[in-house]
Amino acid sequence: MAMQKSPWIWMDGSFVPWDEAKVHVLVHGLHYGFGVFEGIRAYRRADGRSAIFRLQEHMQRFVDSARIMTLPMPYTREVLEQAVLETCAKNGQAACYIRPIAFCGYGALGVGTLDNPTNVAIAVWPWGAYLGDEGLAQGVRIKTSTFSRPHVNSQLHKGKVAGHYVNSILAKREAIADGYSEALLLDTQGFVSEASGENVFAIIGKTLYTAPFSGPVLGGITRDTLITLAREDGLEVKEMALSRDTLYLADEVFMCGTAAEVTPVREIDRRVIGAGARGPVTARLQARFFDVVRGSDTAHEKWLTYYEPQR
Ligand code: PPE
Repeated sequence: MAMQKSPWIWMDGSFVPWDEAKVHVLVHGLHYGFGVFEGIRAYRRADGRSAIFRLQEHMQRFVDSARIMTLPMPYTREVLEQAVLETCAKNGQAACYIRPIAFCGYGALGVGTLDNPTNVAIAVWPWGAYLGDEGLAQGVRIKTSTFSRPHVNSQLHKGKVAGHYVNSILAKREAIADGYSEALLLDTQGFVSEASGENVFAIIGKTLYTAPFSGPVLGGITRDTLITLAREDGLEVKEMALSRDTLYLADEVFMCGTAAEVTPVREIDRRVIGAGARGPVTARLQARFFDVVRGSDTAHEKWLTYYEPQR
């Protein structure tokens, strides 16, 4: 299903109508995937106000992604944060998904090109549950991919880099073709890394496990949020190498990301996880997550940046 258009897209410092936000077919970033992006959500809260969730952290990762890729970033984090807020407000979005992208622009082609300008754009549109409303409530079925997450010396996983997503797309398309909702990627040693667009967690007893930050995983902001909420819930959190059968035997497994939010996993590779439904700890963490991002829980007010949608 196509995206629902919103009126304006921020492009290189000014607003252009959605249908006119175009680039030349020979931009460098299109050919080689040399660009970085973010995925952020704004929610309408229980009090009716709109707030962007963890805007500063997302925009810090955006400029950090560019920095580790040596992609020149023409704007400061502060300017970009302001641009995101204005894009949400000007488009009258009470809740939306936000997609900032910076990519190597038009000039020369060739992988050694150094002088092309960087283009930056920010678009917003409504995006519902990434893995479906039923997935959020009942859990989804996933499969271990035949594709590995590249070695940490092959890709810079701490960056959210456009070209890296070809690996995710291979895994995801395979999973969908095989009748699953999502792909679980192992690293080149065979340990669990992450899903195509989410970090992965296992719950065993009173401990929450996830792959270490130092491995080939994105440092998910939702991952960090869930680690914080889990500790507040009294769970112990351990970052460690996990084998796929550790997940098979876990009490509960869930995935999280900005788009996917907190999605329970009920089956992996035809093995039923736990009771084959959203588990009790996942349910509690998921409820708390939604209460923090869009409910009335203000214990993490510093994660919220409010704005007023224009009408
Ligand atoms: N790992 C990967 C590979 C990933 O793409 C995401 C987000 C995460 C982990 C979770 O990160 P965070 O959103 O900071 O908690 N994936 C984004 C893109 C999804 C898409 O299909 O596009 C997202 O969730 O916005």
